Amino acid sequence: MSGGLYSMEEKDFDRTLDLAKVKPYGDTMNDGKIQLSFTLPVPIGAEAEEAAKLLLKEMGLQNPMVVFSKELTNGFTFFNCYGNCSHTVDYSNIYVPKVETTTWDMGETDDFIRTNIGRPIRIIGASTGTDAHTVGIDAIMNMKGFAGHYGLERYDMIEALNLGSQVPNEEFISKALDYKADALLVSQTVTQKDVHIKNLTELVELLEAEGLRDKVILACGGPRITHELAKELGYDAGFGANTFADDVASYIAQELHRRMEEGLVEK
Ligand code: B12
Repeated sequence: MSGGLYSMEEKDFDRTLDLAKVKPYGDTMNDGKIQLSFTLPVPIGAEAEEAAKLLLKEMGLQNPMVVFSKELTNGFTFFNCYGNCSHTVDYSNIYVPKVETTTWDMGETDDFIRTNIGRPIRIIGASTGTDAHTVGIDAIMNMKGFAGHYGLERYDMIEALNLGSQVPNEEFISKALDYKADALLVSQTVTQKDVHIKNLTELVELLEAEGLRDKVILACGGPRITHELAKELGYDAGFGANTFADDVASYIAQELHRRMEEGLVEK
């Protein structure tokens, strides 16, 4: 056994769990059971089911089963399938880069800013480029927030400006300058054909070209954004699904304070 996730009592519940060789669980430990669904561009029928099963075998699934199939339209068949995964992963050796700051609630963050920064932090945000999705950035910024967590507009010590969606990068930068923003928040939801990568990269390049990149905290977020991807693209931080304003506000407050203490930005 490895890893520190479970108490001894819980480990005893099933002695065959090995966190260095984890595989999917369905009914009993290590049975490898997986359900997956996909569409093949072939007409519904016995040959289509056989094709789906062959594909499952290619994916390393034993006992492949098609439990549901439906013609989507002429020449296309949708499948629900089961199989037993033969692969394992070493969970005990996984490292995922994440934003490392401590998440506080709104009151704690406000207190920290009041005491340590001494003025409101100015944050501007938008869903940029062609992206029309506003719900994510609204969840973070709008007063009412999301799932019981108030948004940045509600904080006493944060001034927040939400520009909405489809904001071109040039306009975003110019509004950020007018607003004297300490932090820029970018939301990207559509990832088809990696449009988010191109758009996020363009923003970094424009900021660099104008000598502004190091002067602001730059963070992005969205359902398919990770901290790792954000760092790769030149952002300070990236936030994925189930992020709340608490996470973002705490991060920005602590990061701005760090930069001020290290003389990287003016107080
Ligand atoms: C609502 C919706 C729409 C609405 C958007 C309305 C609006 N005002 O936002 C409308 C109908 C306009 C729409 C349009 C389109 N949509 Co749409 N849409 C959705 C849907 C159903 C929900 C998205 C949503 O609101 N989620 C709820 C929010 C709260 O979650 P979130 O965005 O993940 O945000 C959280 C985190 O990610 C994070 N976060 C997000 N942004 C940020 C930013 C920062 C700085 C931080 C810190 C955190 C953060 O915090 C949030 C709270 O936890 C999804 C499917 C789904 N169920 O997810 C498809 C979906 C996103 N849409 C999709 C597509 C393809 C489109 C269209 C391209 C369709 C089309 N062909 O026209 C167009 C987009 C046009 C365009 N130019 O952008 C795809 C995207 C696929 C992909 N991988 O690219 C999805 C996944 C549907 C699908 N399964 O195909 N859509």
